[in-house]
Amino acid sequence: MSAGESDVLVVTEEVRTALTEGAPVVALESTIISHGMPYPRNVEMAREVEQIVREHGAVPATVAVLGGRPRIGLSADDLELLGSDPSVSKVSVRDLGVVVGTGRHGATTVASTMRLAALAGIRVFVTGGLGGVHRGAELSFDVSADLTELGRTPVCVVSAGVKSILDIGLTLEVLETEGVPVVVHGSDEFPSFYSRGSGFRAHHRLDTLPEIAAALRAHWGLGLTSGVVVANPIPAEDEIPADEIGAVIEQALRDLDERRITGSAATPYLLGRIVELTDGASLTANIALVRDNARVGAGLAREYAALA
Ligand code: PSU
Ligand code: MN
Repeated sequence: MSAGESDVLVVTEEVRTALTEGAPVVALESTIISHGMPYPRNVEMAREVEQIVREHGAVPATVAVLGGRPRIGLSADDLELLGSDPSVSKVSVRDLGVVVGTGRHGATTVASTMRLAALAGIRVFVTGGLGGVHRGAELSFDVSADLTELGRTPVCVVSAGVKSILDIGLTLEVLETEGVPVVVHGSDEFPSFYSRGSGFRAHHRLDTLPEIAAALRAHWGLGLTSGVVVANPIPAEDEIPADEIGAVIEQALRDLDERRITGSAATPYLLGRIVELTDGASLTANIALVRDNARVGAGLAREYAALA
């Protein structure tokens, strides 16, 4: 379905025009704003990432549900509301109908942003990190809906990989089961968000954006309906060494267990706790990697638009 065909979506004029013309558009999520970073850095990051997408020749489309309306493309005031209003809930795919039906505000995760982006006809989506299989999932069954959504929705998600708050190996296994290609941009190792490496090899390494765009085109051209993961390692100058961040993550996971926080509250708690335990160093790294993903995602959207 292309822009304008879905009467449930509110698409800005700018995004609608770009989609109609086949110009590059990059979707951005909003849980990272509302539940992934503290105010006011979250709002600054959101504005800056939109700016980077523009500077690299694509139209940014930040996605959220505001007053029950799924929105594709937001204003500066919308970003401020998402970053500061405590009534904004975290909305995964399961929550979309309830939040829309009851007219509430919601910040969309990777999973629900993918779904709304696909409805609007957007193929490239930039974020920081993917959800995945939580450690201890054999008991908790906590596997992010981001993974099942990647299995069923044809959107390419550019991220810095998967944090080691999750079980990276099991996350890669589930992506394989779901038929989701995992492409690492310019590295032999799958990245772990704060660090360029993870100990897991890149299943596919592609070094240039035209090659990645050609892979996307071929994947969907074959009639495959799944998403694609493009993992872009954090720039070397911004990375936090794995052993340093590893100890912090272990502490944050112990604190999570002690407080018995589970379900959709787990990831936001861990992200906030890691920022506290690193005195903000993790936040600086997080913002740096999102910025780089925005640069890469915009370039990829341009290459893909040139092929399509
Ligand atoms: N990882 C991050 N920052 C984030 C998230 C994950 O480094 O903000 C958010 C994304 O919106 C992702 C969601 O889709 O958390 C996954 O949550 P859960 O584990 O509850 O599925
Ligand atoms: Mn979960």
